Amino acid sequence: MNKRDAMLFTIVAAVVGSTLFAITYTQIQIIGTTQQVSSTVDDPLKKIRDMGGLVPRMPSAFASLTEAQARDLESQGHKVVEFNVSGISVELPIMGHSSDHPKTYRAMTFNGQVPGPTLRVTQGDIVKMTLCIPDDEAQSHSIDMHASQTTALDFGATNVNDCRVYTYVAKYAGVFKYHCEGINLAAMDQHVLSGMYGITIVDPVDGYKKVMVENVLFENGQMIKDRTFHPADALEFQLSFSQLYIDDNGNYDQGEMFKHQQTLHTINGMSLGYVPNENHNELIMGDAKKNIFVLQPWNSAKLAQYQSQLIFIPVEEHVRLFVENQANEPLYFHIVGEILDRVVQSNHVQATGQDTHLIGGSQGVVIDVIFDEPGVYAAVNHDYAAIFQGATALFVAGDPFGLNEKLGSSAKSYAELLGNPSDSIPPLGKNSKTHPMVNVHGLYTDDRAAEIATSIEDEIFWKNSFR
Ligand SMILES: [Cu+2]
Repeated sequence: MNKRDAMLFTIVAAVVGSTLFAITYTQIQIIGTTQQVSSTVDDPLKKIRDMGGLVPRMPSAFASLTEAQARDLESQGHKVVEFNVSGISVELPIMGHSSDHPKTYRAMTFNGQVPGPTLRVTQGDIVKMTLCIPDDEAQSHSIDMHASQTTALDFGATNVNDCRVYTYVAKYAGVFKYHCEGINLAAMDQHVLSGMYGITIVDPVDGYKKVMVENVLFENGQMIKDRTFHPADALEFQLSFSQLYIDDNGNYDQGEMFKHQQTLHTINGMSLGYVPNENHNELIMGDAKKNIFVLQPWNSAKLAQYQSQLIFIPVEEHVRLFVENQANEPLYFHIVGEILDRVVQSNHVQATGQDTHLIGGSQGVVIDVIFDEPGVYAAVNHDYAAIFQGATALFVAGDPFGLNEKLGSSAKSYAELLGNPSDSIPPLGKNSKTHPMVNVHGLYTDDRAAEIATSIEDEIFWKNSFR
């Protein structure tokens, strides 16, 4: 190539190159336009401008509401649910050396019960929370509801002989802890771990989803893949796991809490509260004093609402568990002999076909399980210390002891004979099945137990009827 040709080549190359570049550039622009890159950049800015800047203008954009805003929404047909609780200190039993003479501890409670009353609402409901501290209570309390989104100033101390109100929209579906925050955080650990905790169940606005169970089965000697659907309606139970840190005199022991050395593990306030009692002994063994289960320290009928109870369920029925880890230690939730068919958090599926689900402190989950075979199944915190320190609850599925036939009953399950423990049953929601019988049971003061007995009077089956 001579000098002239070389120059010409350079010019041609430059023109071609710039043309190519131009074409490429144009193509980029075309591709960009096709993908609407520019418009997606513009849209949020436009939205923010339309909203009037970064300060939302509509009251409904807030989870937290003033009382006037709540009244406005109520007048527009939205549901307001009142949640009224009292902060009170009481003496409540713990598992003692003798089941006839239980030891007690200095409990702090909402409404004289551990856990506190369960609030059940539907996504979009407006919750009006009122905490009052009676004039005979020795100290201030507070309430932090995890279902809310509101300033932490709402969770500040409420003085004796005073009330605090805050109002919010329950925007997210799921299981949410609520708890005392002590006196502006002072002694929060003592107040919560002495019993000031409970749950809010926020049902999804469209209801719960049906459960799909996928596994394998054998048919005519052949293994086949199986897929079974269970309707959203379910028999429901709530299980709040916690720990007690107490000294020999029943006082809170903060030193042991800091060392994570719990005295006992509890489910719904009770250590080994869901194991057989004297009535079950008598029905199954023919002798009230002959224990069926290895751990039955808490089974005397004399203990009234504190007597242990079993949880009864039919087989092949959708069971929905609202499980909350209220305390300090991890909860390795497992049901001995069962697989958790579905684990849901905030209306999103976290797991299916899982044996054990890890639930951290102050986390809640909805667990769907279908018990396939008649039998006894233990729901536990699969931490070996926790199992033996009280975090064990027995479910009896179907009629594994053949009791219905023995008693000449047409009942389908023990639940229709003995009733399920009231403290494990949440208030009913849209997809709840009703329990055939309910028994008063739980870590309640006598006054509170009497109130609960009255509220379920029509359903109640007194536990001593077999004696
Ligand atoms: Cu408190």
